[in-house]
Amino acid sequence: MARKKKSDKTLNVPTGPFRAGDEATFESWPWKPGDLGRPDPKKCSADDTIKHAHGLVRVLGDDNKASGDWNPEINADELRQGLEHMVRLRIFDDRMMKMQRTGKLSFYIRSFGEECVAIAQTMALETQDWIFPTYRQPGAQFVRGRDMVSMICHCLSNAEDNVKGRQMPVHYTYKEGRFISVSSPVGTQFSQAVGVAMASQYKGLDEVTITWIGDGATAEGDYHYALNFASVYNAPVILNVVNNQWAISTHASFARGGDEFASRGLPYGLVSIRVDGNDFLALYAVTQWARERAASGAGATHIEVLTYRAGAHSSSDDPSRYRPGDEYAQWPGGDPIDRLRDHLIAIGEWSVGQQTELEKRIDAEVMDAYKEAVKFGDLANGPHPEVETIFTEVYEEMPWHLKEQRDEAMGE
Ligand SMILES: Cc1ncc(C[n+]2csc(CCOP(=O)(O)OP(=O)(O)O)c2C)c(N)n1
Ligand SMILES: [Mg+2]
Repeated sequence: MARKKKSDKTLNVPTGPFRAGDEATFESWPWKPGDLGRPDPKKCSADDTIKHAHGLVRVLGDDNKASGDWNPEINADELRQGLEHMVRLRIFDDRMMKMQRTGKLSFYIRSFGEECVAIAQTMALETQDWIFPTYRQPGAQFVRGRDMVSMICHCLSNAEDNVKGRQMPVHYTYKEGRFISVSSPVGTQFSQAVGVAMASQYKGLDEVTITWIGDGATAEGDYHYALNFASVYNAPVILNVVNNQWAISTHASFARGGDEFASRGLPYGLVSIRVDGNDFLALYAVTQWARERAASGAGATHIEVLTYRAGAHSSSDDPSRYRPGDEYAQWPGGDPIDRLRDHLIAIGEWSVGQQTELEKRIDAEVMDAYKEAVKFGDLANGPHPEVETIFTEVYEEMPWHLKEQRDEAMGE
């Protein structure tokens, strides 16, 4: 028997601001550089950051000039280096995506539109600091000096893949750069990062941990456990929520009960800041501030990095099915590479010609790296890592049932 409807109550199901076929019309942001002060990172409390959590820290203005209390001390050489890493990541991604489309890679994820996030933030850290990324922060590896050939070998799962085919492409591990393995189940890195930060504090070490989580994954418990532990133990950790508006085809509004993602840190007693994630200088400044705070023993910082996922979620996704094609062009935050390039040009430290040269040089660098990497094997023909490596390097003492499976797999 069908149950009778008792009332006209309806379940609230959020939706994105625009869907496929709509015209995207974002209003321009009311926040300008200089609107928000820069509190003392060592003395600041969660209450001192209420405005920062509901507002937006910006440094680069519409005139491409830098201003306000958050304008960081960073010289033109470092800015050019940041620009170069972002261009490297974008060209690398574009080339790898083409490889995926022509069957040379099984899967790929780009950082398109978000290149600034991992690059500016990692540049603001010290080399001993721990990185707990998602698949959308591979750029941190460029900052930490990872060889591109080794990254491509991983994506190809060839004989030189440093994770021996155990991970999907783009789920990098880079031990030498303190870049922890990307986790396929989203969100797990957030609470693990807090644990490592607690250990650093307990051991009295001068090291800080940084981690990122996507807007969608904040709907999971891992995010909330992390915030609670970070606050309770005053852990030296920088907790970033990358709000890129989308979690595959699900809009950020599904994951965010309440106001901004940033302000969710306040009830946990965490200093919380929202920052323009496409503004290299603002992101660098806020991260440097959070590092100083963590290193001094003052505790964690919760940051919402406001950005936009310009491309598809992954090579398995088609965003034209669920959002307007022009949404990125309308995004008030613009493009992170264009903005840093235009800033450097505005202060007389760069030119259009130099940008063209840079892009040409990096494209050749990526293609050379690809040719080098396939010498160690390609996807179709291998050689791939030995079958036995499925069973190694996980257990100190291999359990009996895995030994049995290994023997069966090896035909013994
Ligand atoms: C625990 C878990 N649930 C679901 C998935 C499938 N999945 C992979 S990425 C993704 C969306 C994540 O979106 P968001 O956290 O916003 O990160 P973004 O991709 O936007 O960077 C989902 C649902 C997964 N990998 N792990
Ligand atoms: Mg997202």
